[in-house]
Amino acid sequence: MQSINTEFGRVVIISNRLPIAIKKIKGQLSIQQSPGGLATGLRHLQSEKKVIFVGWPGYITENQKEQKYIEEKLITEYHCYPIFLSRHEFEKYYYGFSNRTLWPLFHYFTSHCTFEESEWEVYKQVNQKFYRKINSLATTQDIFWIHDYHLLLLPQLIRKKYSESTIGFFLHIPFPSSEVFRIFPWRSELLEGVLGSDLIGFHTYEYARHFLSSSLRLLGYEHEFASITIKDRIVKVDNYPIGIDAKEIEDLLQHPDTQKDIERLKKSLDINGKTLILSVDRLDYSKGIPQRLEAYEMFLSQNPQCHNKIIYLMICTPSRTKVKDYSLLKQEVDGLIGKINGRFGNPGWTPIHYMYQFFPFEKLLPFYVIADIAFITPIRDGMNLVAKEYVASKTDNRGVLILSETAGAVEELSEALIINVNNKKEIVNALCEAISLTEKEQIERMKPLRQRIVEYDIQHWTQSFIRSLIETKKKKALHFSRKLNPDWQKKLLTEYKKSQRRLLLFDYDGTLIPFYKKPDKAVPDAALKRILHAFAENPKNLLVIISGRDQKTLKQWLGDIPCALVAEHGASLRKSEKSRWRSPEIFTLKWKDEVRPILKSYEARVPGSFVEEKDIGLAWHYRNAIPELGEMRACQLHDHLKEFLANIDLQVLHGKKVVEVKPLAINKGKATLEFIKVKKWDFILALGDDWTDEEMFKVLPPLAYSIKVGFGTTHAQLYIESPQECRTLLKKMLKTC
Ligand code: ADQ
Repeated sequence: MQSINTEFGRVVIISNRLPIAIKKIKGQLSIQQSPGGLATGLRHLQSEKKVIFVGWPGYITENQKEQKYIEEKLITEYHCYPIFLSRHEFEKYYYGFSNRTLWPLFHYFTSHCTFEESEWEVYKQVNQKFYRKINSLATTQDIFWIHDYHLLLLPQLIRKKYSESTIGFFLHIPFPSSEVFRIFPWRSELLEGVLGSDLIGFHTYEYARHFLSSSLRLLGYEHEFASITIKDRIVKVDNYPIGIDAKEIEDLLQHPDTQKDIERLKKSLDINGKTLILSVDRLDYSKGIPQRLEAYEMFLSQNPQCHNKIIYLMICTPSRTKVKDYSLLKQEVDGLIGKINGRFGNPGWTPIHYMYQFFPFEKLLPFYVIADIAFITPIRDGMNLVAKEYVASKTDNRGVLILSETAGAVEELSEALIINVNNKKEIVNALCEAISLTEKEQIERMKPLRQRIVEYDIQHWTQSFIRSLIETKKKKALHFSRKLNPDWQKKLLTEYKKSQRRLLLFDYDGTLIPFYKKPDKAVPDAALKRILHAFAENPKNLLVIISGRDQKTLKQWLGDIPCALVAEHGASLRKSEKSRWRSPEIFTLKWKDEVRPILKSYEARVPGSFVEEKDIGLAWHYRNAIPELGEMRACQLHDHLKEFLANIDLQVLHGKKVVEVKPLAINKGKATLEFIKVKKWDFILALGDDWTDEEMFKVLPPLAYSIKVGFGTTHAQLYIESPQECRTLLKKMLKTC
């Protein structure tokens, strides 16, 4: 991999937990590094960049002296900056809001969700507390990488203070469909919070898609190529499936201690000739443990020939034990295991070996190595690292992975036996198939899985995320350099002032006036009329309003202004207030009778959309439709019309929330040229916001100023943010002369 860009400074990793473990043993504090995936993945990065960690140290103390001692030690020895939480904060923010609201909501367990205003308040306060810490140690060069659902508000808090900072966010759990997310009472604040980032990463394409859809549906943010433009910022949304440290697993496997553990385990389990099935999970309702046990029970009852010949080893780590749903789950799981062992067990055989405990990774690895089948059946799982760890441990390519289709890991592990966790029959069949697979068949499945896991490891993940973050930031900087900043503005105003022959080409909707839900509401207000009059009445100016609107509307709204008007992108125009309207070309309109029914059929299928009858064109507007439906149908209509009109002299334009059909010979570029040729201009300014204005920008001579209203790809030289900003510019121009 190439080295990370040197213009940027430290990488600041911010997460709920620091990668350290603190314990108090007999009054003495013991601090140890806990090697999590992320800390490992950053090891490679650490050789190029300084990496620091900010988060909760996993230890609650109100004792100031103790806090100070821990802080000094963590900073100097571990590059960790601790944030101390009170018991109250921890209860409400962590156990409460994070694990009883966000966790179940994001995993589609809406019936487990609580929506407590007081917990939301503490969640906000803790995010503020994290922000204050960042504020005390940040520099403008730092790259911030924020992790997970505990800190969804933090990106925006940092952005507000440091508008130019580089902020990445990664969500380790699923992002649900917008239909589920919308039930959350504080949905807008949460989305705006994350959208403070430059790059938002998810494990899978599906989660990224859900996030984009929620941002569109609930906040109205459009996206293009998975990027959202918010004022002058680009927020990129993409998927970065987390990897594991496959190299470390390989090294551990070489270690004599691991080999000894493997042999010891084989002996103690007495697995000679038996098939070993393994599952490893945190005890969490999202992991589908009861469903798995029920399916296993069904398997045992249908396959008595397998009794005594298989061992199911079930390892569960205690998790969130203070949350009621978790203690209830524990009872349920204990009960099911007791029931199955009681029903099928005999003095020489226990159908389920259950271990409810945490193992250090090197002690967990031998279980993976000896297991013939990994039985992983989450109901929902952001990724599921256990599946990847199992595959990585299979250096001889033997073994079978059974995996739920609802685990994020499935996108990369398609050679596994994939099951629907709610379909017991399917799980039973998968177990039967897994047991009967020949060695050759196992290798055929496992080999490609392992290759992928080794190649796309944790280091690949950290590097690609940080690299994309930097690229997004640079892209933004490139766009930003084209903003009409004070220097550009000064230049423009000076040139405008000293020029004698000025051509001013202004688009109307979205440029001089904001968009309205109904196009006929976009009537020019008195202030705008005054501005346009002032420009038009200056004898040094030729003002041209160049619009997609029809002649009638332009006459009615702007007819009294002594300026030139261009209707329907140039289909008809008047060169001055006194001159008559004319059409540069003669058009036949017979085609309308054939095209109108097509547009009408889309009007009927997309509630909120409507057809506009123009003098020489037809337009289908979908601004008020459900955004995704509108966009999808617009693309369909565009393709439909293109095919239909293949040999006819008509063009289909897909503008902002509108699909328009008009004669081929018409575009704003042609209309613009009509005015450019009138005289030798010494100042030209073109303003526009839409795709159709690009035709105008394209034909301008080099001396012209071209300004796009809104951020995005354009032929214009500069951009401004909004019609309001456009008006401010126009007022300043009028003031200069
Ligand atoms: P988790 O929900 O914790 O992580 P998972 O991805 O399976 O789920 O990771 C669990 C980790 O804990 C694995 O590395 C595993 O080795 C370890 N582990 C599990 N049981 C253990 C035991 N008894 N003893 C010791 N170690 C044990 C969240 C999301 C996941 C996402 C990860 C990473 O919920 O979907 O994959 O973050 O982004």
